[in-house]
Amino acid sequence: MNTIYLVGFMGCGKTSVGNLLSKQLEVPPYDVDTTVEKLRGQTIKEIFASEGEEAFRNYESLAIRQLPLENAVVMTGGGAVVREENLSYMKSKGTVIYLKTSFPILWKRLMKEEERNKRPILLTKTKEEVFELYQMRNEFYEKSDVTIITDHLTAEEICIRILDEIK
Ligand code: SKM
Repeated sequence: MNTIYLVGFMGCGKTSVGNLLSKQLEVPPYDVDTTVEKLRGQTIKEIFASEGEEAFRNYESLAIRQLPLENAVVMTGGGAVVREENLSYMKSKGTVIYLKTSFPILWKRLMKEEERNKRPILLTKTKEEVFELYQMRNEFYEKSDVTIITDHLTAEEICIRILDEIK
């Protein structure tokens, strides 16, 4: 099977869905943020603080290209598709699935302290600014091969829909 790439805004459930899906498909999960952290020996927060967002985006693009093209589930970072070349790369190599979650649900999840700390973008933006980012990114996410509306679905139910789409 070609690699499945999960995309979507922070908090949409890429990690939990990706981990579950990889178990069901019996293939390894790869998290792009974690791959960047391993590559650089720094946390995302440290990379943002020391080198800034552009440098992080370069590492992120590199990490996406280092991951397997077959028999894998890849969870991308929330901003990975903003570079159009990343989206077209993933679409050319595998199946890109957008986990679409409405903003109020995302915001509620993202306001938890541990989430804010993991995601430096949230520390510098107001709710209105994050909503603008969400709307802007939605245009990119919508270019995915498949969109799953995840509101009110469990990770298990989302996986069932994904498996149905890719069979
Ligand atoms: O990739 C990380 C990083 O914190 C940036 C980000 C974003 O821009 O939405 C999401 C996270 O997954």
